Amino acid sequence: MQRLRTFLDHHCDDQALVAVIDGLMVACKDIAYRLHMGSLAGVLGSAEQENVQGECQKKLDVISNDLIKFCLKGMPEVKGMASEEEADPVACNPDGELLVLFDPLDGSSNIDVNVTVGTIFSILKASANDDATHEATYLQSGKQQVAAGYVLYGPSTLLVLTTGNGTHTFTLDPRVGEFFLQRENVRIPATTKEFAINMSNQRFWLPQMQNYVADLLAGEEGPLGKRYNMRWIASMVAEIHRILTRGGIFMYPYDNREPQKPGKLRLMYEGNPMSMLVEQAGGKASTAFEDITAVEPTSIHQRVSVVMGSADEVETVVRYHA
Ligand code: P6P
Repeated sequence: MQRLRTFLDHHCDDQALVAVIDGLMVACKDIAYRLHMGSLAGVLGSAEQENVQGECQKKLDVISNDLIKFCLKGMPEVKGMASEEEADPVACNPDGELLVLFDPLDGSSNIDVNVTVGTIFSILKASANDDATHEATYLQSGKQQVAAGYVLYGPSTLLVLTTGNGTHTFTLDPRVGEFFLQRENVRIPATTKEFAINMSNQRFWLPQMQNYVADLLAGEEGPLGKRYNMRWIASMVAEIHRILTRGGIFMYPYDNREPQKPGKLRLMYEGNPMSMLVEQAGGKASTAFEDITAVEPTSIHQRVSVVMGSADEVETVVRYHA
C-alpha cells in the first residue's frame, strides 16, 4: 500500500505543494481523533458564539479552525490562509508561495447527532509581492487552484485529493497515523438516478429549478423517463463523496430567501475545491448558468449556487436554465 507522501512525491513536482498537503494532514488527523472520541473528548455541543457567517459555531468548529491555523502557520511554504470561521485572511510566512483556503469542519450541525462531517481545502498560488492580509490576494477563480481536497470523518477517515492530475482517495490507518492510497483516478459515471437537494426550499427556487426537480419526481412517466432516488445528508462532503463513489447530482441552488446571496454554499472554500475534485473525476460543476470555476470572485465569503456531479445530469440542469 502506497503512503500519501510517496504518492505525492511521484505525482506532484511542486515540493512546496507536497509539503503543505502532507503537513495539513497532521491537523486533520488530530480533528479525526477528537471527532471519533465524541463526548469523551468533551468537545461536542455549541461554542455559544457566532462566526462571520452569522452561524452558531460548534466547539469543534473553533477547535478544528485553531488546529488548522496552527498547523499552516508552522509551514514556511504557506504565505497566507482564509477560513470560513475567520472574518479576514491571516498572513502566515512572508516567503511562502501558497495560499490555503478552508472550511475547517463542513456539516458541523451533524456532529452532535454523530453524522459524517469533513474538512474542505483549496490551494492557490501567491506572488512574492502579494499582501497575505489583503482579501484581493485570494480572489482567484477556481480555475487557478493548484490543489483541492477534503478529509471525510466518517466510519473511516478518508482524504480525497487532486493536484490537477486526477482525483484520488486515501484511507487513514489510525494505528500508524498514515493515509494509504485507496483509489487512483476516481471516475464519476456520466449518468445517474440519484439526486441530492434540500426539498424544503422548493418554494424559494427559480422556476427553472422547480421545473427540473418536478420532472425528476415524475419518474418514468415524466420527460426524464427514469425513476430517481433522493438523498440529503446535510453534509456536502458526504454528498460529494457518495457522488465520487457511485455518481449522482448534488444541488444547493439559488433561492430567493436572501436575493443578495446566490446560494448558501461558499465559493472559495466549498464550491471551488469541490468543483475541481468533481471535474478531475470526469463530472461537471455549474451554478446552473456557468461553470463554478469560471466565477470571478469578489469577496472571500461570497456564496454560490451549486449543481455538481454526473456530467450528463448537470448538463440537463443547465439546459433547463438556458
Ligand atoms: P441545509 C452544512 O452546513 C452545509 O454548508 C453543507 O455541508 C450542506 O450540504 C448544507 O449546508 C446543508 O444545508 O439547509 O440542508 O441545512
